[in-house]
Amino acid sequence: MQSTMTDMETSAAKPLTQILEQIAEHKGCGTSSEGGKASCGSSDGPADMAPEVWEKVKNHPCYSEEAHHHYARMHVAVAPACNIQCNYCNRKYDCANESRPGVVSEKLTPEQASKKVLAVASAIPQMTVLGIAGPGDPLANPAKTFKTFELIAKTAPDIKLCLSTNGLALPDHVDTIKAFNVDHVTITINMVDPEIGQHIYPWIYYKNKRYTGIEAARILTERQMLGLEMLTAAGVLAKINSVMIPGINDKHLVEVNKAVKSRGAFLHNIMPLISAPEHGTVFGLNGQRGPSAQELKALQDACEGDMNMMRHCRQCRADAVGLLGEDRSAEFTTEKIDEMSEVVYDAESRRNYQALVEAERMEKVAAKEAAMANLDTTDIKLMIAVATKGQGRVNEHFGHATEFQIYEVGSAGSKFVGHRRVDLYCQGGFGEEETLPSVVRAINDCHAVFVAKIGGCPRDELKAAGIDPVDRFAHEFIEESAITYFREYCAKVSTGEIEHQARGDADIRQGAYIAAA
Ligand code: CLF
Ligand code: SF4
Repeated sequence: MQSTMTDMETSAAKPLTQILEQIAEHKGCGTSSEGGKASCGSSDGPADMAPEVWEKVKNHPCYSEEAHHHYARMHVAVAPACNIQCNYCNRKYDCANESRPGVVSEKLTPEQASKKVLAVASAIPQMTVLGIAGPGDPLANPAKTFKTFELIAKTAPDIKLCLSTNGLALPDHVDTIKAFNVDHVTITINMVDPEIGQHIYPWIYYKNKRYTGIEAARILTERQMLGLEMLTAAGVLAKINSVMIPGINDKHLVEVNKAVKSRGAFLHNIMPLISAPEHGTVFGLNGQRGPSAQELKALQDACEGDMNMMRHCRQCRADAVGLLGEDRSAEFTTEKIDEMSEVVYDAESRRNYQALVEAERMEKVAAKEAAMANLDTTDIKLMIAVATKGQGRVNEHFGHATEFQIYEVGSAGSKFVGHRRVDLYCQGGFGEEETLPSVVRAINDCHAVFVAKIGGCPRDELKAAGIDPVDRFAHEFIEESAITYFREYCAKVSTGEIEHQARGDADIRQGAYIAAA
């Protein structure tokens, strides 16, 4: 690939090398206490990063894993057009860069979007970020995108602005992005090798011309790298999204990780390909599979050197509203917003509410630190699935969970490593027996599942599968509970009461903890 450094250094106010040195010094948001190894922004606090970086990420649910338990984001679908074609996208559906394929979004004008933001901000005071992520590419629709930002900056200046782009048009807009105080930009980068890119992108539309094949991929990757370098030089936090496509770019994403890290990317989010024939995408129709949860985790682990890896992405819709993992968009349809006469933006109520959120967050961090005290060193690692509605607590019933959050716990502490979507087990007060095996399979690699409540039938099924159903931490903080459980587990292993078994493979887990306990 051609270097874009020269272009960059002539256009930037500050030499790029100097900016990169500063980033290396602070390692973005995520130097953890684990021997300087970076994590996914996770529980890092103000002591772990430069104050100006902490200000930008502390309540951004995507840039901080810790914040995602407490703060919400919303997307407004003001950007319908796109300037490239990805083989995992069908234009009928929301942009797969930042959304799962689903029903077509309501398209909004900037004015409608602005009113919707105020309505959501009033109803959900912990909504701190407004993102534009499609359904096409925000920078292929620059007038609508920046008009929306302008309106929101005037009426709700405390809301952080965020956008997600395929990067083709990014170098043309970095100055405007900076001028609008957009502090967070996501670029979807799936390759840095046009040979690989040609299998992902059939065409791009650039400078009034359509390009295909290797040439299209070459232009795209050069523009993406240049855009990333320019964002870094401008002091805008850049997150990289990559779609993991087994057999096409899965191994190559390690190279992508190195390329974006060296250009100052703040966070790397490797997401699984979503491809189903009914979505009508090229990959879906060709039978291209997505990765398993284990394959995804192995790649994320391989890339987690000094780079912050995001593992809590929910591949949101382009009109998503709420905490990551919940969807409240149906409460804020255009019809409902239009019926509202005037939306009053109460900044003070929002501030007061967020102060309460911060107090609880600090309580949670202190509880985790206390639980960590005097933890013995051991090689044992446990995987724990958690049913939660948010606030970092074990506060969801097993049967009501539509996803489980997965934590890895060891003597270095607990770490969020992903989530597993499941079908709802409890249907109108009754357990859906046919659903239960798929729920159990989804958390098959876990030693235990923490829930607020659980019925007899799923409890028995989980035990039979070697997963310990635990409801004694109901409404407690997740990480404090996970560390407590880990400590007790290790104590039982050391006295010989139980024998520890690693659970990478579901077949070896039968009864390891349950039977002996
Ligand atoms: Fe939206 Fe994206 Fe901004 Fe977040 S989402 S534009 S950075 S505010 Fe977040 Fe959703 Fe994953 Fe995107 S969980 S798909 S990473
Ligand atoms: Fe679809 Fe987004 Fe790719 Fe455009 S950039 S083709 S909207 S996934």
